[in-house]
Amino acid sequence: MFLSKYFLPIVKDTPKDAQIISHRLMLRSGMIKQDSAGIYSWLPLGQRVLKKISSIIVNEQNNAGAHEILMPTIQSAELWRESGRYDDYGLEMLRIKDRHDRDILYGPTNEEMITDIFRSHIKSYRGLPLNLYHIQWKFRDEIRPRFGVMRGREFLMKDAYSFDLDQNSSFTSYNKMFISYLKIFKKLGLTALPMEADTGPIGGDKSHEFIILADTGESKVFCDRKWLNLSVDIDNINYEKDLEQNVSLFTSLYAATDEKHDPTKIDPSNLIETRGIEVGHIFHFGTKYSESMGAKVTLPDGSLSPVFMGSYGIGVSRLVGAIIESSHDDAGIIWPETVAPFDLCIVNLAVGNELCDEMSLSVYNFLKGRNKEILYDDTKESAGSKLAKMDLIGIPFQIIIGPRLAKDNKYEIKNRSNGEKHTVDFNNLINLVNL
Ligand code: 5CA
Repeated sequence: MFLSKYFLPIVKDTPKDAQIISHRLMLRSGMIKQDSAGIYSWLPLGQRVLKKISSIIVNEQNNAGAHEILMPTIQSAELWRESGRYDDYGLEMLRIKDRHDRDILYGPTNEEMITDIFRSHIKSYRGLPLNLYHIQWKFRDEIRPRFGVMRGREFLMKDAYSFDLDQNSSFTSYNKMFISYLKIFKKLGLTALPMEADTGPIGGDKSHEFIILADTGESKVFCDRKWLNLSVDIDNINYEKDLEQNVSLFTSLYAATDEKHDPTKIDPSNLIETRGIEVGHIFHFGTKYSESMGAKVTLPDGSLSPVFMGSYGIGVSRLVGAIIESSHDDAGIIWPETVAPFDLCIVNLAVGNELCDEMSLSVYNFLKGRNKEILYDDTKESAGSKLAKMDLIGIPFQIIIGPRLAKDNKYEIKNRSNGEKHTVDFNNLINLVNL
């Protein structure tokens, strides 16, 4: 991508009403534009990150045996009346009337709709277990939308729903999602602690929030100091073989949200009290929706039984803010390589200088041929402003080309995360950028 042809509306001044660093950096780097309270447009740089995060989630949910679908944002009130939640959900639900005066709503979550899909198609125990998920925009008319995409009104969520024959197999499905979440957050460069949590309007008897420790987090949390040194080879946990032992390893270490904190369960000398950002939340609610909405299957003996369910959410758009909260410095964002909007950038400090232009283009074309996503700064701005811009938008590697080094056929390469700079020739350059 040539920067001169790209839409990267950098904002020079620090936005006044943005209270936390991730919100300020997202506005300054032209990732999002606020349209109204808690509602944002995603501009090219932001949209790239959102897509990268989504695709990591899709991959790992598929590995865990879930199937991707896509449900609509608009739902009929009828389904919610069946479960009894139409009235219970309160002011957070955006209620709309269509031209026939029918009640519809912008979905805040999809338990009812998925239960309807299930009961329309699955009639026998042979169709179980099943896990379906989608990544779709949700709307919750939050009383206090704030911190940018962290607490929006319209936000992107991944929500998965599991269906099982009995409580035991339903807990296995829950555990698969538990492990899948640990794998996903690790791939996103985050350490998320699973914590016992309240179930709120979703309901049910068992629930964990996945929380990233951060001073700017909205939730007060408590955990055992041992979490800080816990080392588990999460990538290699096998969904079929190692489920139980790993889930118990994580759930045996104390971690709880404010509502669930019980000081008698932890030795005070090991207790850490801190703040965190909730990036995921999983629920086991058994037959709450299947009973009320008649999602039943026939058993081998011909009798009918309501299915056991769980639901599993990840705040996809919130994650963009959460990743920035946990990975930035004074100069700007530091993207983990897995979610960076571009893999590399090329900063040509002397556009118009024949040698610099030629070297920039040839390295650009070479890397493109290797399927790397590259942002090439071919604009005529000052060197200082170009370098500051690349630090701000946080691309993992900067290849800097200027007249002095170009004479010797050399490049400078900077690693954004540790700030290390090396002067290299072409071959070394290729090694340093992990090709
Ligand atoms: N149906 C269940 C699970 S699929 C559910 O809705 N769970 S939830 O309410 O906990 O939301 C799931 C995740 O969405 C949360 O963990 C959080 O990361 C994200 N989320 C919730 N509300 C907002 C919001 N207002 N803005 C941004 N992200 C949000």
